[in-house]
Amino acid sequence: MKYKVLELFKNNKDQYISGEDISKNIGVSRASIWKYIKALKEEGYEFESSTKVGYKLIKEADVLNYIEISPYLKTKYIGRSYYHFDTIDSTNSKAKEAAKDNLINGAVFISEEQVSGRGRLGRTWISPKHKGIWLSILLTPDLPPLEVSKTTLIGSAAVYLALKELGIESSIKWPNDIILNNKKLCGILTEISGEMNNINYMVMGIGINVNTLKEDFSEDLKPIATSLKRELKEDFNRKKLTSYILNNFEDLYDDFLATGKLNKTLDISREASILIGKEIQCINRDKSFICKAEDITEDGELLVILNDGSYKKIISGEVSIRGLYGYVE
Ligand code: BT5
Repeated sequence: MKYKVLELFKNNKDQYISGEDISKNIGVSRASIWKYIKALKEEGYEFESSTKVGYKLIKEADVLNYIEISPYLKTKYIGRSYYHFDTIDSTNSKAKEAAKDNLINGAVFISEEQVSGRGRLGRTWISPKHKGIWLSILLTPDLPPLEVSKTTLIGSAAVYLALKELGIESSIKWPNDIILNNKKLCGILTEISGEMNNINYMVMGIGINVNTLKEDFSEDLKPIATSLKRELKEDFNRKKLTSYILNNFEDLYDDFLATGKLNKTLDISREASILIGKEIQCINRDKSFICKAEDITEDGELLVILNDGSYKKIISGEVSIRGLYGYVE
């Protein structure tokens, strides 16, 4: 209901709206209007009020609720069920929890802050309030697990394209980190629930540092992690970027489902790859080896050449990749 009130103000920019008009338009009692205004103020919206003429919205909030992102959203089903939170443990956990009761293909779970944001292998993902985009997409493809694991590249390609639409040239560190100026800007965590032959659902969690400041990162992350603001010295519109990611994701994901091939995504993964042609270190638990990244295969694996000249295909999730001299170089 509070978003109906918000919509009314957004449709009547720079105008005072009387309590009576709000009540008539939305169908709520006049007495309860202040409650919705109060809730919107808590989200960061600012209102001017006058006993005579009512309320006027004077400042928009930097929040990622559906009303804010939907003007830019072009999707058919990705993000059309949309669950926005102020603070949450992890959007991936929330999506998995929600999937138990209501499996909505394309539902998006997004939070202004995560207090237990997760990376792969139980690592922590720092997700400070209003500073980034922390979202998860719930998907129910009718595919065996092996096919599903290929979709992991779709997330990074979608983020790369969305950034490009904002004029930002990033790189993809296979399989799904986005790199800006040799530091990690975005990470993706894909989780699958299912049986040997079929999955129940998958969750693709995307975390991207947008207006995160240097001091928001811990000491060990400062040299390897970055945000758009840190690199480009300006504030970025999280609303547009959120929708652009979802738009591009749906486009690439639908293409994969329709063709059974990753071709459209692979073109992007290869073009934007920061690894191809480089000497890299592959780390698998406590073992590591040095090799040269040669290509990304049709199935989305990283093709590398070992020191003895032989080729090896690396499946995403199997190893961590590092540069020889730093995070990616
Ligand atoms: C990832 O794991 O990169 C996957 C991150 C996925 C985060 C999203 S946010 C929405 C959704 N809900 C969740 O709970 N998770 C997903 P991995 O490759 O394992 O990288 C984790 C490592 O990245 C950590 O061990 C840190 O070194 C580093 N790191 C932590 N927070 C970071 C941040 N905000 N930016 C860049 N690097 C970070």
